[in-house]
Amino acid sequence: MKKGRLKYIIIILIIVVYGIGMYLVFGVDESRERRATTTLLIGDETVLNYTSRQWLNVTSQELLSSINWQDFNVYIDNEYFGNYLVWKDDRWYLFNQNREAVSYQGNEFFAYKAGFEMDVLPFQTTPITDFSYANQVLENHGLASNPSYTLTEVSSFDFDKDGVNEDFYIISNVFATDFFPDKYFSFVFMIDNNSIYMLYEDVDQNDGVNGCKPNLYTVADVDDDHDYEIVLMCSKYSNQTPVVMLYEFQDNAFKIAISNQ
Ligand SMILES: [Ca+2]
Ligand SMILES: [Ca+2]
Repeated sequence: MKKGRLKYIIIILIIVVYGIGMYLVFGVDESRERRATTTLLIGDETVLNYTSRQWLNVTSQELLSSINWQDFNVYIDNEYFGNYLVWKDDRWYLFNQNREAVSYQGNEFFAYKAGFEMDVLPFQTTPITDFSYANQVLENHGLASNPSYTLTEVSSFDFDKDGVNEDFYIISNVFATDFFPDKYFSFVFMIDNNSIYMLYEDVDQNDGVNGCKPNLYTVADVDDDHDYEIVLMCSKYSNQTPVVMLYEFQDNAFKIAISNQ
């Protein structure tokens, strides 16, 4: 082999090895995220699609119909239920591979179809016993401490994967029946290292049926970049479509990546 040619081959090899090395160091997570495509079914009303790092709130009947008879990984009340064919009518109906109907109980329906195995984090919700952070948030918004509530919940899980749980608080006084506050409020916030990170805050004059009741719906790495996202559902009065918001945590704050409204 001629010396000149060997030199070229060595240079090309060095470039290739360098390129692979740089990709492994910097590019894997980014390219995983870029490659990730998924469709999420959230409750009976909301379908979100993620492709080429873009979220779409799917509302076209044609696209929605195309989901029928596709197989999805289904979670009910935050627990894995199985892989089923889905079919939409007034709600999502489930079928096994022989197209036999499979019934399910529970309120919170979440399903995904993706080119990757999604990390969905199960979590428990308990009533709040320590109201110090709740009072701090109320005072920050000019509201009185220790009000009457219609909702006080906390969920604890390791959102940032540092081995220590963060606490997610939900407090609200909307849709009260046995008291009538001048102002309604709903807050969802995370406590990490004694700091408050707000996801959802809504305060306004109360007419008894306005505002919405938030609910921590799903915690999952929906774009396969190793960081969790959070799905929040906010139920309105009566049978209006609930608001669904998908949050990502970026630059030390929660941001809505996509909403259904
Ligand atoms: Ca943590
Ligand atoms: Ca993610």
